Amino acid sequence: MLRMFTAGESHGPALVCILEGMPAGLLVDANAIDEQLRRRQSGYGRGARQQIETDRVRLLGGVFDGRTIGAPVAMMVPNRDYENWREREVPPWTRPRPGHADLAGALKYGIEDLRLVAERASARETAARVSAGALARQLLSAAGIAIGSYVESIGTAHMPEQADPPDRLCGRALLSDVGCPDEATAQAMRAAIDTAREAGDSLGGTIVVAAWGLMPGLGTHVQWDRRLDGRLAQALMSIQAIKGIEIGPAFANASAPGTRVHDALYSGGIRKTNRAGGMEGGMTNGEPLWIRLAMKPIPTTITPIDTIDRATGEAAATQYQRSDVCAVPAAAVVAEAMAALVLADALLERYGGDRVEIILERIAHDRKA
Ligand code: EPS
Repeated sequence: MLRMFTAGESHGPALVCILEGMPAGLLVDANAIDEQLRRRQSGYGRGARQQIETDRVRLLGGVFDGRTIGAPVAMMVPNRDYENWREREVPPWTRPRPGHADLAGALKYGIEDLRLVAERASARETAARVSAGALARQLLSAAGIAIGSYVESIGTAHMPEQADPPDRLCGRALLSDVGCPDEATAQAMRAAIDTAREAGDSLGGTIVVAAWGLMPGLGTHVQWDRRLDGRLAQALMSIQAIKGIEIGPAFANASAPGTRVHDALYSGGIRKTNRAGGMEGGMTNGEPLWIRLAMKPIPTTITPIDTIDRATGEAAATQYQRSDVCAVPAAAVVAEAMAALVLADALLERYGGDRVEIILERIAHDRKA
């Protein structure tokens, strides 16, 4: 129902995005899109590029008088750094960074200058995703569904488990420059980032994305490619540097017996636990959705890593290009955007996709039933 495409390179004129399938009549808050873009740019551990950019969306189509008209929504986020690079003579990059798209992309497309791969592989592209996700989030919000996230770990700084509901945890995370709801852990995360910066290194971490206010039955068990867990996994794993995912405490559940894993049901359909993470049979079950993501450390490091120089075929060390030390807090915002797109897609699939007021009526009817 909802399809999103992005185009653009990190140092090209702009990132662009088309969101196809948004229903007509949704009130579009462009400032709220910019607020998500601002969140994505902020966070302790970001590099110098973020001082150059001030991301703001330009709505180019699909919105009239502040409302969607059912047509594809076209959005653009200009790259301010474009002006600094377009006249610059840059020698070709020939030393692939291990862990980056550089080498595989060059082999695949027959490219000699690795920059041509890196420019599109760059996580700068996620500014476009966040613009689209912000719009999906506005549709979900009209339907009473909210999405948030928090950073659970950076390097070895890991927050203790907290039993708070998702809105509380994600709300506290909004106030933290590392996106962590636990201030003692947030301090350890900042210290870990400082240590990595001094060592010329980079850090990954884990992110929790949550959604609440969900009705049961988004997604379906009837066909493999319509199962919502699989759709979420695909969208979230497509975020640059995300390498692992679990729904609920899936890896812990794998080592416990079934009678201690499955959430017992009580009168009125009440569950007292949510070890399924809000997902049963590839569908939402009405409980909050919990998704945990693992992000690898960024492959661009000041301290060189062994590689080859493709120009000479000789052993070489990676050359440093400007980068973030840690982008886990930014990736959490991107993860919210991708989850919002998948959930909005599933919502439109369930309730029909032409007009917001009809969708909302159907949801209200369903929620009363
Ligand atoms: C990135 C490298 C850095 C990051 C960039 C992702 O960019 P630059 O090479 O211009 O310094 O800042 O992320 C962003 C620009 C962004 O807005 O998120 C990379 O190699 O992936």
